[in-house]
Amino acid sequence: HPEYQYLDLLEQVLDRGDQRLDRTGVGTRSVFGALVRFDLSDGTVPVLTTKRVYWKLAVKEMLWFLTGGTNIQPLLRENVRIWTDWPLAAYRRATGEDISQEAFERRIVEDDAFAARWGELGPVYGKQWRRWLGVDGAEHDQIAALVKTLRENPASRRMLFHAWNVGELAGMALPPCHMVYQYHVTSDGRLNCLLYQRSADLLLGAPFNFVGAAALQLMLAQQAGLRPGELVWVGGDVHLYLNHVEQAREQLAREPRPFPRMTLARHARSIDDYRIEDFVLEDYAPHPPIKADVAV
Ligand code: DHF
Ligand code: TMP
Repeated sequence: HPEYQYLDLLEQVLDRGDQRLDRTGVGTRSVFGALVRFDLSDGTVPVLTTKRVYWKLAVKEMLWFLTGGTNIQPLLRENVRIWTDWPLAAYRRATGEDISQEAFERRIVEDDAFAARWGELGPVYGKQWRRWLGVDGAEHDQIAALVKTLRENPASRRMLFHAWNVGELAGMALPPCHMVYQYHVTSDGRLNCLLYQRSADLLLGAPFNFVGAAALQLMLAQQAGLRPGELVWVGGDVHLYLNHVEQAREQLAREPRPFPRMTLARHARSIDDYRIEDFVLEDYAPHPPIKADVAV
């Protein structure tokens, strides 16, 4: 079962990872350099089954990246709360106010001026993907360019987009983790993706990143008249937070079940035309959820 690639990596990080203090102060065990590959050509997608993964949150996050947005307000309006912690921490630091997460989120949703001031993550993924500011003074839409090349020159070795914009890193709430996506089209019309992720929270972040990348691969394949092929995921610093050790052990004790199948319910007019309702997941019968706190 392909999920054992993930579980084996988790076990390796747990058993042999280098233990050190990280930026968040939580501490991690970490290995450097890992590769897993998932075959999407049979219709399945890597939504882990050894715990319930909230795949719609991950797809909604990907759709939000594609809009070019960098403010959490539209995410919260879709009930996606995975990005709240960073603006919330900045707000608490700046104001000293002991506001609850719920109150902060409500204010972001209801008050546009507040959202504009406190809901911004800076020039993160969406900005770089859709409006990378070049030295030529022009904004570059890397996604539109990618779709065009996939259609017109699929043998190209230059089909990628990048979020690590060095000159803008300082303004970002977090520098990009999933930072380069490269594509490859086989002679029989399969679209492969290689995602390079410089830093991976193996228990919480990576399962979302697999889903986001797979959903994007389905969309791009549809837009270019291709079929999905392989998703290759490469991790740089692959780590387990020390407050996730019990959860990792619990997950490692479970047996994977078949991966679910994901399809698109309709043919969207463009890469900007997808909605969450377009994503259909079938035969997903995971083990129960495993709760864990995210390190901020
Ligand atoms: N920081 C850290 N330390 N780890 C991350 O994975 C991470 N991911 C970010 C931003 N910063 C990060 C963006 N993606 C969750 C999943 C993905 C994500 C952020 C958070 C998360 O907490 N998932 C939980 C609960 C989801 C929910 O119900 O809201 C999960 O159980 O999957
Ligand atoms: P870092 O910037 O110090 O590497 O911290 C970022 C943390 O967030 C790190 O634990 C990796 C994790 N992360 C993911 O695993 N996936 C993601 O999509 C994001 C945004 C972060």
